[in-house]
Amino acid sequence: MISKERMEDLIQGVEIEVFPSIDSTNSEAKRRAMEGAALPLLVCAEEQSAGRGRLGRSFYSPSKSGLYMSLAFEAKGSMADAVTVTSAAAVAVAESIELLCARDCLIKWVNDIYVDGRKVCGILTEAVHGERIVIVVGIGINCTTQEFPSEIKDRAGSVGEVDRSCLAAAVAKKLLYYCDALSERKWIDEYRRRSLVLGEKINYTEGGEVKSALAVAIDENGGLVIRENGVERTLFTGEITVRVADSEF
Ligand code: BTX
Repeated sequence: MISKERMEDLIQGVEIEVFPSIDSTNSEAKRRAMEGAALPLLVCAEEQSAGRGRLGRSFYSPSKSGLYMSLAFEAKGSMADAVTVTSAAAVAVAESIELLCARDCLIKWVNDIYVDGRKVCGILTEAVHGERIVIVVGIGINCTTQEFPSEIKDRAGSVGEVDRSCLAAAVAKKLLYYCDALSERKWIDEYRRRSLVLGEKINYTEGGEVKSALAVAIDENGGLVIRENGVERTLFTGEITVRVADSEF
């Protein structure tokens, strides 16, 4: 079970809510933020009935075998800094999984974590704009899930047995540490080191069109620098989906 008390022992200064079941921890964190909840706020659930991915996709969130968490905190600094939150979260998750599950983690730009060639985690960053700007980082990690829906069973994987309260606290702690000084980009070298796409030929979808390019660098803002027909440009998150060409990633 995910334990609020255990997490409170491990991480101080964060409001924590744990639900046996909820539609989406991101939706709940956003509702709380709009109601003026104290921040930072960590919302965890044993299962989600409407777990959300990017671009209207869903995130499979079965009961008690995964960690579904959302961390909400007030945005500080510039927009350029804010767009780097997802890459900071990817590093926070990869480092925490390695620490607690002893599994090597790679990052597929921009928001997927892979272990042994399988996607074990997705990250969805959203914002609430009101009297304050609140960033909500949603993280779903497959821990002991064995059976996945047929459409993802060849690509999805799990990290294995882990104390999910410890994992949630470790991820939240690292993410808050990185986001407290976003402008310093403390995680960016680690993000590059763990990249699955750097140096690879990729296919990316933009505006419904599939294009091919070489991934040549990750810039200071976490943008993916690609070379296409001899011309370099930088992709940012949002509407873009990247696949490493000729592989299952
Ligand atoms: P994404 O759009 O990059 O990934 C979603 C895609 O990943 C799906 O279309 C499907 O192909 C695949 N997928 C779905 N479920 C799983 C799974 N359990 N494991 C591996 N692959 C899967 C990624 O979006 C962002 C996901 C964030 C999920 C967290 S959970 C806590 C928080 N609350 C919430 O509603 N979303 C976030």
